[in-house]
Amino acid sequence: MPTSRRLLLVNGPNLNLLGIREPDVYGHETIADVETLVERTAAEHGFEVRSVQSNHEGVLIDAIHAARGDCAGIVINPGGLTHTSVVLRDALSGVALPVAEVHISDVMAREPFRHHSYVADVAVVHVVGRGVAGYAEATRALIATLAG
Ligand code: CA2
Repeated sequence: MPTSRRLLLVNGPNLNLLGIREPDVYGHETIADVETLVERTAAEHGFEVRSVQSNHEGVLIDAIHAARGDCAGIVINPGGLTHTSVVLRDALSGVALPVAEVHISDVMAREPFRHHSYVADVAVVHVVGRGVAGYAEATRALIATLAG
């Protein structure tokens, strides 16, 4: 069993627009809905959640560093940083916590520049193209790896 019963939920740039813009791609649920979903899912397994959404890479890095020694794992949708950020990947790798990578849309069915993820090989769980419900799936799968 992990020592901490807390997860960090990280949502990257522009995900504050969920439910407001591009519902055909990202659905109608808001970032607040996503955070509530992950909190409820984690609570079913006795975990609490600290949530951060930011449009600033450094804020995300600081939150990931703060999770070291304080959280048991990280659920992350890095947004567009998925495809660009060695820095974010290094932060995840540096804290050495288990990571679940989530994408609302099916990135492999979209533009070629979305096909590569800098985060993928530092994550132990990958959930792609399942809509917002994918966050619950990723949370459950991450907790299963912690318990196992
Ligand atoms: O499918 C996903 O979850 C993505 O991580 C979302 C990113 C995109 O760059 C990735 O390729 C796939 C974009 C996040 C922006 O979210 C918005 C939500 C509503 C309206 C506009 C942007």
